[in-house]
Amino acid sequence: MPTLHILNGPNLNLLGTREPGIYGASSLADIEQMCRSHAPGFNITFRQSNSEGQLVDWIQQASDSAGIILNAGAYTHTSVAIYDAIRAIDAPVIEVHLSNPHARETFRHHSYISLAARGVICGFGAKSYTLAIDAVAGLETA
Ligand code: CA2
Repeated sequence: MPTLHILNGPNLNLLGTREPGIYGASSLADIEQMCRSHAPGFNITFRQSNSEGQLVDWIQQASDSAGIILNAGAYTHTSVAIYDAIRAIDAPVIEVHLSNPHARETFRHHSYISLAARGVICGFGAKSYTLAIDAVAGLETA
C-alpha cells in the first residue's frame, strides 16, 4: 500500500480546545480519524510537532512516499528551512490549512510552503485534509 504522511505543525495539538470560530471544533485526533476513514487505500502516518527541525526531518524521511499533506501552522509564513526541505524531496507536498489565511491578517498572506508545494487547499476546516487526500489519490492514479 502507498504511504501518505500527514504532518502538522505548531499549536495544532491544541485544536478543539480554543478558537473554534477560526479552526473548528474538531480535535487533531478527530481529524486523524477522519483522514484514516477517508483513505483506506493508503498506509497513513499522522504526526504533529511544535518544532521546525522535527518537521524538516519528517519531510526528508518522506522523500519516497506517495505524498505529504502538510499543515505547517505558523511556520507556513516564516520557514525557509521547510521550503528548502520540500524542494529537496521527490514526494508531492499538498499544503493544507483549516482556515483561509488570505482572509486573515496580512502576515498570513505569504506562504513559503506554497512556493514549493504541488497544490494548496485552505479554508474548509477539517475537510481541507480529506480534500488533500483526494488530491494525492488523484496523483496516484494519474
Ligand atoms: O488555518 C490553519 O490551518 C493554519 O495553518 C493554522 C495556524 C496558523 O498560524 C496558520 O496561519 C493557518 C495556527 C494553528 C494554531 O492552532 C490553534 C488551535 C487551537 C488554539 C490555538 C491555536
